[in-house]
Amino acid sequence: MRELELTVAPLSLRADDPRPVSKNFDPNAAAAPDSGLFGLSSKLADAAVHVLPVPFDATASYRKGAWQGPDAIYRASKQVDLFDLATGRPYEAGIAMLDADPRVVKHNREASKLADRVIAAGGVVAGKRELQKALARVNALGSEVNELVYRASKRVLESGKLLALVGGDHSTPFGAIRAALELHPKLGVLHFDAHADLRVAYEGFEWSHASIMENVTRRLPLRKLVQVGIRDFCEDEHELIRASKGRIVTLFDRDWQNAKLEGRDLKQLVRAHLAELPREVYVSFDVDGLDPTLCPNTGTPVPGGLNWGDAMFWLDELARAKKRVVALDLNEVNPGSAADEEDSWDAMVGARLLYRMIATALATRR
Ligand SMILES: [Mn+2]
Repeated sequence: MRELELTVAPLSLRADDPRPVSKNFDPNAAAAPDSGLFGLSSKLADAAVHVLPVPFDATASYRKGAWQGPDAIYRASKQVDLFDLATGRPYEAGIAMLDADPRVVKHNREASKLADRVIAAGGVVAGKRELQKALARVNALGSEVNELVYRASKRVLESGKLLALVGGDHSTPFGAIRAALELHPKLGVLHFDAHADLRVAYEGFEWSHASIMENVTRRLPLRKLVQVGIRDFCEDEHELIRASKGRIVTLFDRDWQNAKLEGRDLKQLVRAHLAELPREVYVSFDVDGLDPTLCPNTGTPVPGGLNWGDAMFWLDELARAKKRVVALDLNEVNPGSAADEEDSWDAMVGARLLYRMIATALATRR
């Protein structure tokens, strides 16, 4: 613990989030200008939920911008209504956002520049010394980010709080999943995504957003990965799922859409899929698991996916499933060209999804 304190930047309150939960706080009013995430004034020490921003998207292969996700979600979060029909008053537990680690910001800048050159060459670096060096450096910076996220996540989890990581691209939660697994070795991962994310070092990047679950299942002792929304994957990934003998259980989007069109019992389908998970659950939500009309600027959008009602249905069933969510992440929210304004549709959806994920997780911990 002492060593962590020495190596991890202090997790201070955001400058614009200065006040404790006040008895005068009105959850029905508009967010005060000096309020924090979701218009709350929760102090980190009192908040049951710590939101960890990881503004890193160096290996984004198609459209960059997810590194701006945490800030955009923070701004849009002030528009989220706090009362929740399904779970009541999740805000009462206190939700506070940590500061982004300045080292992550710095690493993102350096790695993105180098990665762009590798991506421009299609990831083919053989015989090209400069590109090989660039690739090695991107991989090293990715490892460092993983380590920073791991240490920050472990601190939050060890204090008994709910960890909610906000990316960044989908490479960002590796350290969080590692920390959660160390403290809860039996946990399973519930993974919403358009992509299977089981590619081996996509474009040569060891820590690619497209490889997160390959890294998790190969490097970590995870027993169960349960996937939802999957509709973009290569044959190798499909084979990896098949050969996993039930360690990876995937509900392909095709089967979900067909079940809807055929009028099958969706509640039964959702419950059976969630029943594959052990009691303790880590939820990893790539926003592109949703229909792209809900995340038009995300890095690698794919037609199809869960509509808003579908996603809420899954979360409501998760809340009822007698599970315990120990940590969660939301990633790949890209505000697009609206990054500097307050009206990013992607961020509005992201902020609402984050709130509903947190509400669901808190409901499983009561
Ligand atoms: Mn993903």
